[in-house]
This record gives sequence, structure tokens and C-alpha cells, in this order.
Amino acid sequence: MTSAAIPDPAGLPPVQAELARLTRELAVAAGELALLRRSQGLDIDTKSSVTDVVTDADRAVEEYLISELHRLRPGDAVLGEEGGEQRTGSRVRWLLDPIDGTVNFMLGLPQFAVSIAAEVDGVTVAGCVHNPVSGATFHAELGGGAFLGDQQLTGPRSVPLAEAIVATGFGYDAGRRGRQGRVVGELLGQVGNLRRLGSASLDLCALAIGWVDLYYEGPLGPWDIAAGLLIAAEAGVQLSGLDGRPAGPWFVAGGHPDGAPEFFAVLTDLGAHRV
Ligand code: LIP
Repeated sequence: MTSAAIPDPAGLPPVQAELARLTRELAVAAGELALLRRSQGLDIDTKSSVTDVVTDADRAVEEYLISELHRLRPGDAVLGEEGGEQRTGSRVRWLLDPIDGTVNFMLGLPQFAVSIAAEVDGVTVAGCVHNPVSGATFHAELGGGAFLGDQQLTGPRSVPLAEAIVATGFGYDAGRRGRQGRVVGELLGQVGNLRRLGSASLDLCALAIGWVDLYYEGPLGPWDIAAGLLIAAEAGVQLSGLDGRPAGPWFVAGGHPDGAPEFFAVLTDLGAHRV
């Protein structure tokens, strides 16, 4: 994709707008490939544990994305969940989760997404999270707002903690999962209810659109969260990594600015970020 560097209609920097368009176009095309490969039957393997599933579709989708980025954006760096880091040192870096929610994808549960983010000088400036089953395309540009299609997102409800619907996730290591289970067991009596949907990128989008009120999880891969964090932030979500750290692969917590500080304090007391 080449085009003259023209001012974006929203007044955003032209490169950023071009990167944003590419995240959306590639995410939708990659989603179609994921569904096609699943229809042809999956070869299933595991990575860090017996529950850390990877399929040939994950690898094929990532290879497609890397090939397209090398064609359309030669010289950019790429960090993919399945292939590691390529072409380090470029000002522009792409973070790819070809199928976020792989276990859901493998089982046929329609809660998985292609997640693509573009960084410039280490700052995420564009991101897209696309669910190929529902067709939901969440996207954002830095300073340009967050959207589901053309619908601008305004974040979660402001509700008391005791009424809040909390999304979270658990790791692939059985020992860590057990410790995370003890944390959520302590949390559950303090909140309204729990949702474990199985895709961090879509959890962050659910927070951005208000389908859940609060979210926390960690540790995660940078590819799981790069696009979703931008979408949530651009929707007005208050994010934190606890202990004064920003949200990141180490830990993510988010909610409406009215109630987020109390939620962060409860998570800190429970040691949710130290499991
Ligand atoms: C998944 C995340 C999910 C988390 C899982 C896993 P994957 O990513 O999206 O939130 O709880 O443990 O990390 O492995 O399906 O790309």
C-alpha cells in the first residue's frame, strides 16, 4: 500500500492514519484466513504447557501478516506471538497476535480475534482487534478515539465495586492458575460478578465498549494487549499495572475513572499482580 503522505481528515499525522488503515485491512483479511484454515481442519500443538495451544492456523495467519507487512511496509520491525522479533531497530514496529483466544478458536467458541498494533518509536499509535466470527472490528488511533466500526466507544459504566462485572483471565501454568484462582475467589465476594471470556484483546475491547465494567489480568504477551490497551485508553478507560506502573505485559487493570482507584487498591491488597 503506498499513498502520498496527505493530512488525515481527522487531522492526525498522515503516517499514523496510514498505519491505522493497514491494521484494519490486515486484521479483517487475516480473520478470513483463520476461519478458512479452521474449516480445513486444524493441526494442534502445545507450547509452554498442555493447555498452551497453538494451531497451524495461528502460524499460517502470522506468516500471512508478516509477508504482507514486508511487502507493504518493508523495513518495519515485527513482533509476533508465534515467530518472535524480526527487523529490530526500525522506528515502526508491528505487534501481531494472529489468533488471540486460541483455545476458543480451536473449540469453536466464537470469542477470539486477530490483534494488530503499530508502534512508532515505542508508542502504540494504531491498533485493531477483529473478531472474524461476529465481524466486530474494534480500532483506535492515538488521539483519534476508539471505535467499533463507526461507533465511537465511551468506556464502561461508573458503578459501585459491589455491582461491577469484572473480566479476567488465567495463565497456562497450572501453579500460577491456582494462585490466580485464589485471588479471584477473594475478589468475587467484593464485586458484582465475573466473566472469563478467553481473549485478552477482546476483554479490553469489552471494557472499552462497556460490556464489562472492570478488567484485570497478567502476565500476558505484549501482542495480546498492544491494540486492546490503545482501544481502551482512547475510550477513556483508566489503566494501571499497579504499584505505580503503567499497564503492560506484567499486569493490566482497567475501569471507569470514578471507580478504578478503588479496584486497583483491592487488586493490590490481594496481590493479584504478584501471582
Ligand atoms: C490468551 C489470552 C487470554 C489469557 C490466556 C491466553 P492466546 O492468549 O488472550 O486472555 O487468559 O491465558 O494468554 O494464548 O489465546 O493468544
